[in-house]
Amino acid sequence: MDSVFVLNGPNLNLLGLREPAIYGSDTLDDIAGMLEDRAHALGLEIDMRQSNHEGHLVDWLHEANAAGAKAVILNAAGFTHTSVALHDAIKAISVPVIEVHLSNPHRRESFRHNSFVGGAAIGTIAGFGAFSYLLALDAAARL
Ligand code: CA2
Repeated sequence: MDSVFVLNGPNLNLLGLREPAIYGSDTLDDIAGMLEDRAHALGLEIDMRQSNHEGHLVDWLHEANAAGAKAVILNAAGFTHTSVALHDAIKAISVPVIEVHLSNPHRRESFRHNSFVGGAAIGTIAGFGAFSYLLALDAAARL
């Protein structure tokens, strides 16, 4: 069965517990549950992970490539706006990476307007809360 890695960056372990006005009230486990259900319907399996450490995300991108994953859905959170290493890792692998955000960074502070991930990803889905992840999974299924 084709697999899709769903990688989540720093502070997203706090999802649903803090700042619900910006990020919604779903926890990362809630989102994983929704993705599992949708993946089942699409005939995919998902591997959902979260880390507060940039190097873990780089290693997992390499792992997704080595495993022959169909796609990676990546919410790099704050590293989106800072990480040349993530940009380089996405460029270095052949698995397509879909950038995802809960909020729409372009409606927020100017320091969120640049994305090092978006410059390497196949596409970006942002601003739809937890639904952004489901839209990304549907896009992954159609790649
Ligand atoms: O909207 C998104 O998904 C973001 O990737 C979230 C990042 C932010 O730096 C990006 O600009 C946009 C922040 C994730 C922090 O997650 C929290 C969750 C709950 C409480 C506090 C932070």
